[in-house]
Amino acid sequence: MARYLVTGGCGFIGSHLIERLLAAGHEVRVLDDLSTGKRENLSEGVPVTVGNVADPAAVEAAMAGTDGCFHLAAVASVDRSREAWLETHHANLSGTVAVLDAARRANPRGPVPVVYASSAAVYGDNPNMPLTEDAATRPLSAYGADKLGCELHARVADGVHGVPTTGFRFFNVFGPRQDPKSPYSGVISIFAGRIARGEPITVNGDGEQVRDFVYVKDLVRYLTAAMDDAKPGAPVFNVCTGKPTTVNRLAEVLAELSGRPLDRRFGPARTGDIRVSIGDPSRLVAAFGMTCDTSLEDGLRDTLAWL
Ligand code: NAD
Ligand code: UD2
Repeated sequence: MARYLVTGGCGFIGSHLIERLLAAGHEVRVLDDLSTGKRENLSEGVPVTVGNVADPAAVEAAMAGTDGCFHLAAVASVDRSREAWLETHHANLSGTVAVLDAARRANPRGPVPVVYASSAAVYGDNPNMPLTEDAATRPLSAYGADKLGCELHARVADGVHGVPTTGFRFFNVFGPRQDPKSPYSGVISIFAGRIARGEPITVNGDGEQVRDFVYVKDLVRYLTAAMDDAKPGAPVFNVCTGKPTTVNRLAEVLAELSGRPLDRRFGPARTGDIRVSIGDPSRLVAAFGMTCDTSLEDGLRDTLAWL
């Protein structure tokens, strides 16, 4: 049994991670500013400190006496990072430095490991699909630039300060509890919510853009495995399936599974939208011995059932 801090624990991915940690008998506490997360995402009794991850005193206090930190707090929207550049930079990069810095002193036994969320957005417009971790990083957004910055600081944490870190470049994550009402949410939750309510969906551009969709319950297994066996050298891993799905195909499958007619409208392409994003999961599978094996259809059924 260990004691962990989960930053951003009231959010979509964080809440699934916490479910897994509690099931394994661990003690969990959360630091979250509730900007997009909700307490209702967590079972009762999980202590939540409402605070900003870019506030060093708040992070220091939340991490004191823990055995490790899962750092998921961030403004997770590429669009939002364009609208509020400096504000999202504070949360997404300064917040990560605050976490890594606090990890140096969190436990009298020595620095504690940090497992953190990076993103496929670090690859930006790199056209070499599928993307391996060694592919050139060419972020197109402030969000992607800050996530790359997190990885660079994680290397400093490991090499200079002895804080073991593992970074995960999440591709497009989906599943229950991804807010269907937020305009900043992922395409699956937006489409699923609208189709289930009988409302039209808007496809940005021609809908032939491609994504690699990862089911959230597959993803959180890697986070806990990395915490259990922290490796030196600040490794980063793609979390992806390697399987392509177009936005059009996604809409069709969702309509089919929910038994509703598809009312699809086409709007302008999103500024800076990445055309194709497919990851190569080889390094992930070799290191952890497991694949993201939930099929898109099964994951979508689970998501629709939650709505
Ligand atoms: P989410 O918005 O549901 O979760 C983020 C959580 O962080 C929320 O609970 C929010 O309230 C909290 N938060 C935001 N800013 C904060 C701040 N300054 N201080 C404290 N708490 C703050 O999003 P998510 O999809 O669960 O994302 C979790 C992590 O995964 C993020 O780091 C995100 O960038 C990353 N990620 C997500 C995806 C995806 O497809 N969902 C893809 C790549 C990376
Ligand atoms: C996702 C992550 C982001 C980042 C990135 C990595 C979310 C919310 N964002 O951004 O955090 O890690 O991946 O590359 O998961 N679309 C529509 N209609 C809609 C909504 C979206 O057509 O109503 C399109 C959108 O233009 C894009 C695709 O669907 O082509 C996926 O959009 P998204 O916002 O779910 O995710 P993405 O890939 O921009």
